[in-house]
Amino acid sequence: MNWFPHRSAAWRLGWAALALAILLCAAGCQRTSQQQPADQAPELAAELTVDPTPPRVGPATLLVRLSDASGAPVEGAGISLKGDMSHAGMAPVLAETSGGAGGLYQATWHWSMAGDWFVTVTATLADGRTLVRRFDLTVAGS
Ligand SMILES: [Cu+2]
Repeated sequence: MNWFPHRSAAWRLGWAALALAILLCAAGCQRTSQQQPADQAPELAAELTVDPTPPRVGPATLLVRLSDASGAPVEGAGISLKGDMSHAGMAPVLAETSGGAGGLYQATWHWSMAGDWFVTVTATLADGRTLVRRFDLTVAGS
């Protein structure tokens, strides 16, 4: 089928590329606009430490420290990490943490691109509640 019989092949290709770009953007925007569960543990503190720091493209270790209002470590949580970039159309970076002793949880990570990122920390606590925090950071080129 020829939708544009009077137009050049390049013109049609241009429109096809535009349509593809819109599709990809829509997919990316949908992904990033997905509803995060609400933070059910606002009294707890979550800290994110990134090694190397300042972050740069390549392998990294992410460390999450959970503590309660008195500063005591929160152990026994299951924590997943999701890294999104501020622009649409990119698959998120995902990781599960291990550890938890002393309230310290770590994950192996990979920064896939330089630019502005936000990392969403979602922790399922031992008491069944969900803690959600977001951290913004900028990753430098390698
Ligand atoms: Cu990107």
